Amino acid sequence: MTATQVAPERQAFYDRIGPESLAPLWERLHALVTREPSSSALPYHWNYDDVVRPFMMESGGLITAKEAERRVLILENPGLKDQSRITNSLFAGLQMILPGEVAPAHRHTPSALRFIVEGHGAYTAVEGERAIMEPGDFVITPPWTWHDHGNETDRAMVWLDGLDVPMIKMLDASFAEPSNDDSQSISRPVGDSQARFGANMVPVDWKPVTKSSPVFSYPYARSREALTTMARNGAPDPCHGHKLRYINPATGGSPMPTIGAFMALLPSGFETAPYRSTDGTIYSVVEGTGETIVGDRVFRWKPRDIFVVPSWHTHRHRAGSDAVLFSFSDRPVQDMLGLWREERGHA
Ligand code: GTQ
Repeated sequence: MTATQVAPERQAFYDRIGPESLAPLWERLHALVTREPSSSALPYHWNYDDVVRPFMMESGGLITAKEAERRVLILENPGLKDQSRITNSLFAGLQMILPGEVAPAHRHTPSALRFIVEGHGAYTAVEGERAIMEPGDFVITPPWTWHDHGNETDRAMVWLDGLDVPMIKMLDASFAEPSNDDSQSISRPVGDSQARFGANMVPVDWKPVTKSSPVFSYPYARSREALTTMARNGAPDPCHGHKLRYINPATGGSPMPTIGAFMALLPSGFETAPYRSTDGTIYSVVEGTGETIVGDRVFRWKPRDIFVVPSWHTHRHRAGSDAVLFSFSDRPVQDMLGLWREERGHA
C-alpha cells in the first residue's frame, strides 16, 4: 500500500507516532522481509576502450595521484546512485597511476583487491613488500595493512579496485590512517611472500595471525596455466565453464574474509546454462569476446570490459572465442552466515 492509499485515521496515527521515533511495521513488512532478494542494483556493462578509458585518461590531466590520494573513477551502479557501490555490499572503481606517480601509503579496515587491467610493471606495496603488476594479476590489500601504489614505468597503469566499503560502513567499523611517508620503506624483496607461502608450502612453525591470505599477489601466468590444463583434462561445469576460486593457502577459504574472487575459462562457442546466486557479482574480462544475457539485457563484452550481475539475477554467458573472466563477490560472507543460495538451470 502506498502512502496515498492509507486510510485517514491510520495516517493520522502514523503522523502522531512519527515524531516519537516510532513507525508501523505493517506498512513496511513486505518490503523489509522479501520473499526473495529484490536488489535495487541493476545489471550494467562498462565498455572500457570506448567509454571508460578516454575518461580515465582525461582525469589524468585534471588531478595527480598524490593530490587525489587515489585517482579512481567509481563504477557506480545506476540503480544505487550517489552511493559509491557496484552492488549493495561492494565498491568497485578503476584506478590509474601515471608514470612517475605515487598513490601515497595508507591503511584502512576495509579490504581491497586489485585486478590488473592495463599497463606493465607498476607496483603495489603491501606491508613493505612490492608486488609488480601485470594484466590479469590479482593482488590483495587485507584489512589494516599499509599499502601504496607507484609507477616507475613509462606507461599508464590501470586496475580494477574491489573493496568491501559498503559492508564496513554498514557495520560502522571504518577506520583509516595516512602514513607519514608517501612510499613505504621496502623491508622485503619482491617475491618474498610468494616464496614463503605461494608454493603450497609455508615456513615451518608458521601460524596465521590474521584472517587474510599471506600471499598477496596471484600472478595471471599461474592462474591461466591452471585453467588451460584444467580445460584440456575435463569437461566444463555447465553453469560456470572451467572455474577456479582464489584461496588463502592457510585456510582454504577466501583470500580475505569478506570478498571471494574467481577466474573462469569459457571455451570458444561454450554457452553456460542459466544460473543465479545470492552474491551479486562483478566481472572483469581478461581475454576473449562473448556476451552475457541478464534478464532482457545483453552485454557484448571484450577484454578490459567490466559488468555486474546483481544478486538473484538469472544469467548466462556465451563465449565467441576462448574467454577468461575474473569475478568477485561477497560470497564468503554469505557462506559464513549460512545465507548463500544458488539456482542452477533456472530458465
Ligand atoms: O587503493 O587504497 O578504489 O583506499 C578506494 C579506496 C582504492 C586504495 C579505492 C582506497 C583505495
